[in-house]
Amino acid sequence: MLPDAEPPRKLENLERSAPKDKAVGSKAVTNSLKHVNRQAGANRGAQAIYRLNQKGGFDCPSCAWPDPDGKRSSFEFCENGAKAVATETTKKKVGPDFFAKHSLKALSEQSDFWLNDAGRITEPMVLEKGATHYTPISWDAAAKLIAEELKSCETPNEGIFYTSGRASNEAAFLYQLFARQFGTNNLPDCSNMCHESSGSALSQTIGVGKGTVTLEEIETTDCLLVIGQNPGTNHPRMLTSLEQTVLNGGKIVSVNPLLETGLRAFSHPQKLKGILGGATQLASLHVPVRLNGDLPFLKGMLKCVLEAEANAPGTVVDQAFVSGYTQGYEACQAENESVSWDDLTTQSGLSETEIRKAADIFINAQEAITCWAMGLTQHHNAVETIREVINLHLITGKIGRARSGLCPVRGHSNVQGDRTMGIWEKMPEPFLKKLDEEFEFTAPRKHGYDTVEAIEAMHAGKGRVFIGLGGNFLSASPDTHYTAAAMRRCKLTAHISTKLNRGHLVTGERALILPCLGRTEADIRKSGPQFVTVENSMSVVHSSEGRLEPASPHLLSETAIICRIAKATLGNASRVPWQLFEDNYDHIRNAIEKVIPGFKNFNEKARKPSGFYLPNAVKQRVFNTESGKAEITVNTLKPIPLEDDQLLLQTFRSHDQFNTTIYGTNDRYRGIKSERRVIFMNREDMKERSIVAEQPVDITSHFQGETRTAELFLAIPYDTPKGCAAAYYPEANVLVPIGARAETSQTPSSKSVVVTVCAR
Ligand SMILES: Nc1nc2c(c(=O)[nH]1)N[C@H]1C(S)=C(S)[C@@H](COP(=O)(O)OP(=O)(O)OC[C@H]3O[C@@H](n4cnc5c(=O)[nH]c(N)nc54)[C@H](O)[C@@H]3O)O[C@H]1N2
Ligand SMILES: Nc1nc2c(c(=O)[nH]1)N[C@H]1C(S)=C(S)[C@@H](COP(=O)(O)OP(=O)(O)OC[C@H]3O[C@@H](n4cnc5c(=O)[nH]c(N)nc54)[C@H](O)[C@@H]3O)O[C@H]1N2
Ligand SMILES: [Mo]
Repeated sequence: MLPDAEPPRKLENLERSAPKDKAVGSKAVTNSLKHVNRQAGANRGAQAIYRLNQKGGFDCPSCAWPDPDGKRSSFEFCENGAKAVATETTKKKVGPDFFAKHSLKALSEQSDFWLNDAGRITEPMVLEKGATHYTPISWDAAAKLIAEELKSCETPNEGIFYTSGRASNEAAFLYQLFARQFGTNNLPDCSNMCHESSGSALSQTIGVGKGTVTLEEIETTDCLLVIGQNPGTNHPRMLTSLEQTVLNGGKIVSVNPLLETGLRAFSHPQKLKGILGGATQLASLHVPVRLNGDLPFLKGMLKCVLEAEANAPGTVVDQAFVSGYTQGYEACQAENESVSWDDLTTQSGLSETEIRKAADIFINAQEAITCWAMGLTQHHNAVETIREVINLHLITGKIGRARSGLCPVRGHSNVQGDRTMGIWEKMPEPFLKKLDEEFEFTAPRKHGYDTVEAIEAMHAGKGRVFIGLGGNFLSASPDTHYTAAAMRRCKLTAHISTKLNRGHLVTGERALILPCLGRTEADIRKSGPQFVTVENSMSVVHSSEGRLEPASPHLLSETAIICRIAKATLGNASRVPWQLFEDNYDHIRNAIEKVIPGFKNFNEKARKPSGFYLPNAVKQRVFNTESGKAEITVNTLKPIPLEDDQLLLQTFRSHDQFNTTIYGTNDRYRGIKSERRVIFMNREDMKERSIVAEQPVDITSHFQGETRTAELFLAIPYDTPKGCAAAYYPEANVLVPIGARAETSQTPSSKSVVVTVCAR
């Protein structure tokens, strides 16, 4: 059988240096331009970069950090945005001759880096049952093949329609419409593995599953908590904002088991000071919390808030807001009083003094914003932890007013927009009802599968046809071997993709690769050049239009591909004008306007250079919860029990990757180069296990009596609290048990995997 993941190879190249003490600087600009030049050649590359994140240009395909509303610098991109563009605009091609030359087996033996580096896929390809090689197929035949397989399902619920967060609003809207007309809500997406826990916590407590602040507010607030997020690597343009926050007199508190370089200091690559090597100190306090220690930390913060209020009544708790707009305060207060500092300090790994220091900054600030990302969302109790963040803001009234509120920092550049468009296995009734009315059908009401449920269904033979709108479902999902087995049980796996990835190699009986245009490329349809729209992390919807000549004349846009599959599958049974939609995206936007609130005059507003904000009731202190009030919740401590020799392992990103796309092997800020199979460990933990620096080890995870092993990693001594370790995703995904997931949101707990580490 072919390998499910990149096979381990000899580890002999590791280069190690001290972690950096400041982020970016002129090095980042040189680095980014180097990537673009190498991949795309100066001319094509420069053309692309020039239009990156400019008004009327294309949206950066990297993260979802917003662009400034006002004047933009001519370099509104970052090192990692440039890498994302470089990887898309590469001149290398993966065409029929490539697939004729490389068998599936030969491809499987290559690294993930090699697969992505091979180039852009240029033509639709099919892997027939039992075949050793992919061969070309026409677009019509590909659409027909999908239609046949879908129609041969026993029930529509055997179809699984995955979305990765790069899909445009227009593509996402059509994709969910197609799935629902086919008869299923099986619309798992990358968000299930990402900010689902944030969405669950936010919608339940404040009535909207999104953040409540603007970019300008981040830059002018008094206090910014950054919890479980590594902006230097994953949202580098956020560093510019963090610098502004500090220059405007705000204080940043970083809560993270690692002292991430991007939270220490920033040297602005486009300012004289930065070019000369000067840097702005960012976090004024670093809180080295244990993995999964945030709930006890936040409870400690709340203890300090309640204590300060008791000492000076009416000064810390916003009594008017609490009584007018919220419910549940008393129960939360009582629970908080019942927990001891002893429990909080043991479980968070922090001293009472450390927690009090953070609380002082929060309490003394007039305004405060909390930003968070995967360090909070990927734990068994992620929803409760995020609800505790919300408690802090509700109790102090630091929400729904200027410069105060909540900011789940999104990952993929349009993951938030995809959800707005209906990519969700459990869209609420008002949305489905509107869809029914607009398109004269009855959308299914039974909830569909989310990501882990989809994997389980495929594993059990209940999911038979998998379609991926972007992404790399196999390698991004937990429990790689289990997921691979699930994919292999499908009759058909089809991926709409730009670049080759391992998901194309671990397939169902038959497989399709459907190559699409990237963000940077011109999309010319029957009615002329088209643009699409996206929504960033702060609910701004704006256009994105590529201009580069497509990597191949055979490519279709995601939108066109979906329309063709839908037409072939649904035929005359569908009243949706698929052809019209394919020919002119204005028609899609008109339909979106009719179905989704907040999109009035969509076509007109989408053409405004800065786009437009979607309404957010919380800003006006309107909470659309069941009770009509914001819910202050009780979140009980549930520490993960560990045996003596066990550690908690987080699986995170290096500086040189975008999720499963590996750009290179230089985790520059952490000082790790030329090797990704590494495990960062606390020095004492290493000593206790007689493991020395760079020693090869095996990692075993433990979950409900099951074990999973990842072999051959090099141990790296690193500053992280005792009992905590870290390894890169996706190499470590074999260790994440399919059953280990957050309550309510079902997000895999990939930031707190119970492991033992043994020297080889
Ligand atoms: N260049 C680049 N940009 C990206 C991505 C990429 O892969 N590459 N991915 C995109 C996507 S989809 C997403 S979702 C985001 C991800 O952005 P991040 O959430 O920043 O991504 P991770 O690398 O998973 O880092 C998690 C951070 O949380 C910390 N952490 C881990 N566990 C805990 C914990 O228990 N408590 C606390 N307080 N901290 C913890 C880690 O030390 C690390 O600093 O980035 C997006 N942007
Ligand atoms: N262990 C562990 N697992 C994790 C995480 C973690 O922190 N730890 N993070 C999770 C998170 S936050 C996320 S969001 C998921 C990410 O999961 P996914 O979104 O599924 O994965 P990506 O690696 O972003 O997908 C990369 C592929 O997308 C395709 N692609 C790139 N650009 C385009 C485009 O414009 N259009 C189309 N159609 N395809 C394109 C390319 O073929 C590329 O190979 O992974 C999750 N998995
Ligand atoms: Mo994500």
